[in-house]
Amino acid sequence: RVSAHGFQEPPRLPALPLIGSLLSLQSPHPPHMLFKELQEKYGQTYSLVMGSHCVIIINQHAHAKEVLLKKGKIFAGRPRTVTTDILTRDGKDIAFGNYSSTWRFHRKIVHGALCMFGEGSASIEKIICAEAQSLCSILSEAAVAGLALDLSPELTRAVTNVICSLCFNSSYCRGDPEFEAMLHYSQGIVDTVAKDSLVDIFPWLQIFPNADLRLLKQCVSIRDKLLQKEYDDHKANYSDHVQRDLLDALLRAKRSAENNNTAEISADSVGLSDDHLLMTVGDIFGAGVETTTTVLKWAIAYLIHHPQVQRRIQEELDSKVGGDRFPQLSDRGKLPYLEATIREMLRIRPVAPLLIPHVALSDTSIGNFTVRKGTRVIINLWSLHHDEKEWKNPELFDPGRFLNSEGTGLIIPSSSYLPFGAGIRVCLGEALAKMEIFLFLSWILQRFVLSVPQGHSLPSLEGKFGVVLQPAKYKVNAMPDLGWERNKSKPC
Ligand code: HEM
Ligand code: PLO
Repeated sequence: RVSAHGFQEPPRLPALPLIGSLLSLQSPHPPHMLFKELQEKYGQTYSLVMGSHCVIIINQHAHAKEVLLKKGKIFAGRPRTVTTDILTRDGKDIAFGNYSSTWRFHRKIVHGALCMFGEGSASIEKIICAEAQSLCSILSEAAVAGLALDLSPELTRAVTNVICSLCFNSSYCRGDPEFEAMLHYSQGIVDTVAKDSLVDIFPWLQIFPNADLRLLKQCVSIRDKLLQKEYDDHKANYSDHVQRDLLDALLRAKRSAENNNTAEISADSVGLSDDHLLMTVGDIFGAGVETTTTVLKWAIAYLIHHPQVQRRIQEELDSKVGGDRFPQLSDRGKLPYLEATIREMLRIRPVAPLLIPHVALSDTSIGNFTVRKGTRVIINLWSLHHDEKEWKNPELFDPGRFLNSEGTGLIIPSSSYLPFGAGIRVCLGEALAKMEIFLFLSWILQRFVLSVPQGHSLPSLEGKFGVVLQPAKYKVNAMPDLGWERNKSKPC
C-alpha cells in the first residue's frame, strides 16, 4: 500500500488471526538469526504481528540509525511486558522504563554518578586493578595445581565487585554465600526476563508462563531482598556531606527534592520514590554484572580458538608495557591490536543482539515505511554486525579489520557497528564496560597463556539467546606466560 506521499507499509509476514505471525516463525534458530534469514524473503525491514502488537524488524544500519539517532526521541519508548514489569515494578527503572520525565531524571543522576567515577578517574581504575590482581592470583593458584578452571564464577566476582563498589561501596569475598545467591538469582532472571517482549513471538519458547514465570518471581524476590538491605543500610548511614556511591547519589537527589518541594509536589511524584531508586540501582547492578562478564567469557573463548591472536596481543603487551609494571588505562592508546580485538569481539558476539525493543511514541516513518504510534521496533544488531555487504567474511574472527593498513591505528571500517546502541537510549555503561574489558584482559594476557585443557574440547561459539547472548560453559587452562616471568623484575 502506497500513500499519497510515497510512504508505504513495510512488507509483513503472513499473519493469522489471534496467533499473529507465529506460524511463520517456527525455526530451530534463535530469534536474531531467524530475523536475519527472513530478510531474504521480506527485505531488510519488515513487520510482523505479535498478539495485538505490530513489530517492525530492522536489519540494516541506515534504518537503525534513523530510529536511534535521527528520530531517537520519537522511538525512545519501551514496551510494557509481563516479565519486565515483574523485574522493574512496572517499569520504574531506566532500561525497561518508558520515556518520561522520571526516566530522564534517573538517567541524568546515574550518568552524573558514573562520570564522577569516570574515565581517567583514579578511583575506578584502582578498583578494577585490585580485582584484576585478585583474579590473576586465583589463576596462578590454579596453574600451580595444574587445574582446568571454569573461569566464569571468578570473572563474575571480579566484575561484580567493581559494580558493587560503584553502587554500594561494598564487595564480595570468595565463597561469600550472598555472592553465590546472587549468581543463582541473576542467571534465573537472565533465563526468563524479557522473553515476553523479545521472544513471546516464538512458539518454541512458549513453555512460558508456568515454570519460567515462577522462577522469575522467585529470583526477583531474592534480588529485591538484597537490594532492600543495601537501601536500608544506606538510608541509615546517609550523610549530606559524603557521597560514597551511586545509591548515595540517588538518596541525595531524593532528599533535595523532599527539602525543596512544596507539599503538593512530593519526591514520589517526580519519580524519586523508594521503588524508583531501588529499581534504578538494580538496573545498573544487573547490567554491570551480566554484560561485562558475558563479554569477558566470549573474549576468552575466542582467544582460545585463535591462539595467534592471543600471541599477538601478548607481543604487543610485552613491547609496549613490558613486565616491570601492570597495564593501566593510559596504555589503551599504545595497544591498538588489543583494542581491535575487543571491538571485533563486540561485533561478532554482540551482548544484546536485538538491543531492547523500542516503541514509536507518535505516528512517524522509517525510510519510506509508515510507522504508527505504539509500533514496537526491534533493531537486529546481529544482522548489522554480520551484514555481508558491510563486512568481509562476517563469520570470521579477524581483529585486523579494525586496524588501518599499516596495523598501527584503529578504524571502524563500517557504519554497521553499534555494540552499545546509539542516541537517547544508548548504553549508560559504555565507558565503564570498556575500561573493565581492557584492564581485565590486559592483566590476564600479560601473565597467562590461555588454552583448552587436555581432554576438553574447544569452547562452543554458539550463543544462548536471552536478554544477553551468553556463551556455553567451558574450562580453561591458564599457564603462566614465560615471557612475563622472564621480563618481570619488580611487580608493583
Ligand atoms: C542499554 C550494550 C554494559 C547499563 C544497553 C543497550 C545495549 C547495551 C545494546 C540497549 C540500547 C538500546 O536499547 O537502544 C552494552 C554492552 C555492554 C554494556 C555491549 C558491555 C560491553 C553496561 C554496563 C552498564 C550498562 C556495564 C552499567 C553500568 C545500561 C543501561 C541501559 C543499557 C542502564 C539502558 C539505557 C536506556 O534504556 O536508556 N547496553 N552494555 N551497560 N545499558 Fe549497556
Ligand atoms: C541481568 C540480570 C539481573 O539480575 C537483572 C538485570 C538488570 C538490568 C538488565 C540486565 C539484567 C541484562 C542486560 C540489560 C540490563 C539493562 C541493560 C542491559 C538488559 C536482566 C542491556 C544489555 O541492554
